[in-house]
Amino acid sequence: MDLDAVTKQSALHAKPDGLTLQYGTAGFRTKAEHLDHVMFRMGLLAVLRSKQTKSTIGVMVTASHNPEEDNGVKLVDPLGEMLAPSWEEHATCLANAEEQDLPRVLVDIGEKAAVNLHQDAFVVIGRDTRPSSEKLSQSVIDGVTVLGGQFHDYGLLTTPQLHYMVYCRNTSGQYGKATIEGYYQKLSAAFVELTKQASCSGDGQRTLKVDCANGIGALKLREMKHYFSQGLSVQLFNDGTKGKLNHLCGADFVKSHQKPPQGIEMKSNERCCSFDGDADRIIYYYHDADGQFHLVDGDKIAALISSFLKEPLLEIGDSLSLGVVQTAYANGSSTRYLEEVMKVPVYCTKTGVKHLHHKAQEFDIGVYFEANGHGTVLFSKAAEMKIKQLAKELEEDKKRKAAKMLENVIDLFNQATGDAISDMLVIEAILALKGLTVQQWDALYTDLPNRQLKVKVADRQVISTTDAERQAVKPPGLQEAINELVKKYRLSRAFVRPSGTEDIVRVYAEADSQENADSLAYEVSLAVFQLAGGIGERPQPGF
Ligand code: NG1
Ligand code: ZN
Repeated sequence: MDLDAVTKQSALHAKPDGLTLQYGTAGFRTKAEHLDHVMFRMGLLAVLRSKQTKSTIGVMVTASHNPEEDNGVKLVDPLGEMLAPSWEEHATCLANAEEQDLPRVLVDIGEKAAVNLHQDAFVVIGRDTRPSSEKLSQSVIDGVTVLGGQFHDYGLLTTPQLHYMVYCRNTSGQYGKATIEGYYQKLSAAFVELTKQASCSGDGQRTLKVDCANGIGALKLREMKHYFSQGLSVQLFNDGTKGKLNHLCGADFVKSHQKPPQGIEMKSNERCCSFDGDADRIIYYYHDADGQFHLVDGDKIAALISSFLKEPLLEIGDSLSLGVVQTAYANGSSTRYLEEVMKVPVYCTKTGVKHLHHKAQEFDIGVYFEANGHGTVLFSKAAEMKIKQLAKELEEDKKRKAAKMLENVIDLFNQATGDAISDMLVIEAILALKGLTVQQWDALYTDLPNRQLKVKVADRQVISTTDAERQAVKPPGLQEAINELVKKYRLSRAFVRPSGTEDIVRVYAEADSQENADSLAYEVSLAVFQLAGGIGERPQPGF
């Protein structure tokens, strides 16, 4: 390592004094103006990680659903996964090192992680459409270059597309071609194949309205839609030509406000969906004939997909294990439906897709979705091989068809990470194959009314949790207070946890009516405010 060169370059990306950040559930995220040094240093770190794993590493510049003024960065590990936990710690140390300590910290990481510095390094970079992203990704490149790493800058990409590129490159193109056309071709070919079998499903050309959150999803979907135009026509809204990124639109807005985004015309019973700012989340919704808004969230996506998968799996007669992974935010009705009606095992992990992804890898077929619409379906290598073999070998027509269908499903799901575009195509294919309307899908089960709130506290780390974040162990008395409040309502549940992406505590409550869910959420917020060092205005009732 040429540490003199690092020191010189780093001075051009100097860290503001006293600023400390943490590599959280989604990498580093904060106001864009505080991130230049972090980007440079993540370029350095990506080179070390690439040398250590002897693989291509990804760096994505995005702050997903956060406001346009924010930005963020995360590293993508060799098989498209989130960065390994020990490297998250290295990332935090490196980002927070004062200028003069930077060379020492860098050498330290190299030693601790046993990095062979003579190994070549290759880094791929992608960014979202934020005004700050271009310059920040240049800072990443500066970091990569000063350590002698090679790189390819993909420019504008959705987050899942960057994961896909990393995965393709580290599997020598076996997963697909590491180009944007490669991505479009792989997914749309699988979609077209899959929907071919839906010949009898009614309304011919299907139409879907997509709210793109004024983000990267609009650009990419516009490029891609010609590839699958025969099976599905998508109409883009909030495509970034006028509105501000994630402002009053996008999946996070729709999910947390439980109302439609601005800038989309919804007729009754029309199927609509929203992406988030980097197109890794998707949420569906519609207005019924009485004008009432219905949200069809990540839990219902998981329910649709698992009930769809059960049939062909049964047909091929091979005992592949199927499991669903959720977080504490999953609606209680969805968990009950999956366990009691669908009879599939359901597991709960901590928030953050890396936890879900990890758990899902324990099954032959692991369906994982966060309620907010972030998720995918993972097929183990063994399951994939088995299915591909059956698709070739099975004699009986019906069985072979089922195996072929599963084969297309494997190709259509982004195996590297949750992907709004890929999930959208899977969902549209399933609805077409099953001849289902969005209302029929929604009717699989009825969500329990719920409410999510945020509370500001001086230090959110005073709250610690256990049992996949469903129980608070600190501060003392908080869990007892929550238990007492929950007892007041029917079908109720509540939990609190410090956010990993914002400086707040999140409160979640559900109950038998919206009014009760709202009251419970408010009362729990107040308990957090009082027992966990609330700051600013006390929580108020009403929304
Ligand atoms: P935090 O801020 O830790 O709650 C949020 C989402 C996560 C995940 C991350 C990363 C909720 C309640 N939380 O995390 O599910 O998507 O952002 O983007 O939706
Ligand atoms: Zn996102």
